[in-house]
Amino acid sequence: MIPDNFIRLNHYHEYPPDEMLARAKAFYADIRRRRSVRDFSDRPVAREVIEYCLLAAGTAPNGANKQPWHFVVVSDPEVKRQIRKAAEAEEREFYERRASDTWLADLAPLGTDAHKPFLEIAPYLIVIFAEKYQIMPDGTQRKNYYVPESVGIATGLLVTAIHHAGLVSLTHTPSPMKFLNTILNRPANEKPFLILVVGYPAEDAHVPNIRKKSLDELATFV
Ligand code: IYR
Repeated sequence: MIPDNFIRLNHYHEYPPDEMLARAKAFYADIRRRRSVRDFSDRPVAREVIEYCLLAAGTAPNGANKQPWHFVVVSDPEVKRQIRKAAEAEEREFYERRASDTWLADLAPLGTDAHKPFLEIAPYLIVIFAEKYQIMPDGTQRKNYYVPESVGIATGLLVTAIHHAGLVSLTHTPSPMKFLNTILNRPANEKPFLILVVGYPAEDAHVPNIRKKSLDELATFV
């Protein structure tokens, strides 16, 4: 007996094996072009594109379908300015005091520092919040499940959707990020997860020359 809250798997599509392989290769060829970009253009991007990317992110598998995420899309220049100011203050702390020498040495090839102009230049900052628990109508709290895993997967889909749309992004994690609750007026059950900076790359955008692990390095088949 099929429970009556179940529906038929309607949208699954099986491809013949050769087409399956061609699709897997084509997707890899496309996604391997994705780079984290720090040099953004201020060219505007249609809000509807961002809306569809967010809908794609919201399809992510997640714990008990609680969908423990909330996305705040910032385009208001004054709000971006406040975020930049607070983020740069935390980053100065990080680069000047908090970061270990090893951490700074690991970051050196990326050429990052406490200066984050992209937080004001890029047309959108998508601030991703993880909903640690739900607040029930009677005020009691209910913990969500596998929150970092769920929000991490949704963020991965968002990064992929943005690339697929022809835009670039940067995952930015000033630490700590509590200031985002204050600036964006988000409740205490939501924990900032990361800021996704989204837009067109600057015309002369540069990225570090880094390599990704080979299949042998990244996977083991048993
Ligand atoms: N949040 C800092 C430092 C930083 C940390 C890691 I790990 C990176 O991969 C990149 C940067 C910054 O954004 O500069």
